[in-house]
Amino acid sequence: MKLFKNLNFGKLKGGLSKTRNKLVNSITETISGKAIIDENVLDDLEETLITSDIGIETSEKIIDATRKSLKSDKDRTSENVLNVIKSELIRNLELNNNGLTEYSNFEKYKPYVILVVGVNGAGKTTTIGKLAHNYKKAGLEVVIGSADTFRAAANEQLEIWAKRAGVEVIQREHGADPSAVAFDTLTVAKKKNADVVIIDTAGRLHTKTNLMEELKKIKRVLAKVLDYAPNDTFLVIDGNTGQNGLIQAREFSKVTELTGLIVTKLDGTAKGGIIFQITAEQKIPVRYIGVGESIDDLQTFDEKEFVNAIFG
Ligand SMILES: Nc1nc2c(ncn2[C@@H]2O[C@H](COP(=O)(O)OP(=O)(O)O)[C@@H](O)[C@H]2O)c(=O)[nH]1
Ligand SMILES: [Mg+2]
Repeated sequence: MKLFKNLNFGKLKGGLSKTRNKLVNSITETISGKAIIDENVLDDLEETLITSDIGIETSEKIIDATRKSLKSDKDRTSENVLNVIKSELIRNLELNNNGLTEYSNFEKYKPYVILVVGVNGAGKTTTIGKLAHNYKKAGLEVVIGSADTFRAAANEQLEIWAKRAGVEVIQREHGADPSAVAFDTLTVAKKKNADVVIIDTAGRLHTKTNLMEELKKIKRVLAKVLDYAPNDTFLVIDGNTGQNGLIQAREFSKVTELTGLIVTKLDGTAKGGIIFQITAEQKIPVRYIGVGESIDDLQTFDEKEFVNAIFG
C-alpha cells in the first residue's frame, strides 16, 4: 500500500533535469542522425547507459532487449530505440522493486515502526520530517524518536522538523544510549495509541563495527517492546554519491535487513541513474525520493513516473 501519493510530476521532472541532461541527452546524441541503428550504435548506447550509472548488468539487459525488439532494419529508428530503452528501464525497476516486501501495512500494526539508517548527511533527519508531515496529513498520529544522540545539534534539528510537521518528538540528552531513546519512543507511542513511529539514528559509516553493532542493539530493543518491530528499516542514500550509494546499500544490508530505500537530493544530481543499479543489485524497493529541501519535497516512488520524468 502506498499511503500517500505525493506525486507532483512537474516538480519531479524539474528535479531530475540534471539526470535527464546526462542520460537522455547522451542517448539522443548517440542515436541522432543515424539512419539505421546498427551494432556499433548499440555498443555505443550500452556504454552511454553504463556511464550514466545504470550499471553494467542492467545496461546489457536493456541493449539485448533493444536488439531483440528491433528485428528489421526499418524498425531501427532513433524513435523506436528511445521507446524501447524507456520501457525496458521501467520494466527493470518494476522487476527489482516488487515482490520483496509488502508495502507498509498501517492497518495491521499499531504503532507501525520505521527505523531510518544511513551515512552522515544522507538526508535522514530531513526525510523523517517530510515523512512525518505526510503521514500526519494522511490522518495518522505520528511519534518520532531522536536516536541520533551522537551529533550535538541532532535533537534540535529533529525538533524543528517535528514542529513543522506538528508531531511529537521523543529525545534524551546528547550522548545518551540510542537504544534507550528507541525504547522511550515506543513506550510513549504505545501509551498514546499512535499509528506510526519513526526513529532517527546517527549517521554511521558502514566500516565502523561498533556503530553497526549499535544498530543491531536498537533493533533488539525495539523488538523487546513490540515483538514485530521494526516493520521497516529504510536506508537513506544521497543521490549525489552515485557509486558510493551502491557500496552503502551493500554494506548496510549485510548488518541489517533493509526493507526499502529512500534516495534523496535527486534535484541536484546528474547521477539519478544509480537507482537502477542499486535496485538491480540489492533487490530492495525504492520507497520514497527526495527532490528538494522543503517539507513537501518527498515523493512516493513510482517506477513509471520516475522514468517518464527523466525522459521529460
Ligand atoms: N536539495 C536537497 N537537499 C536535501 C534533500 N534531503 C536532504 N537534503 C539536505 O541534506 C543535508 C543533510 O540532511 P540531514 O537530514 O541533516 O542528513 P542526515 O545527516 O542523514 O540526518 C541538509 O542540508 C538537507 O537540507 C533533498 O531531497 N534535496
Ligand atoms: Mg540527522
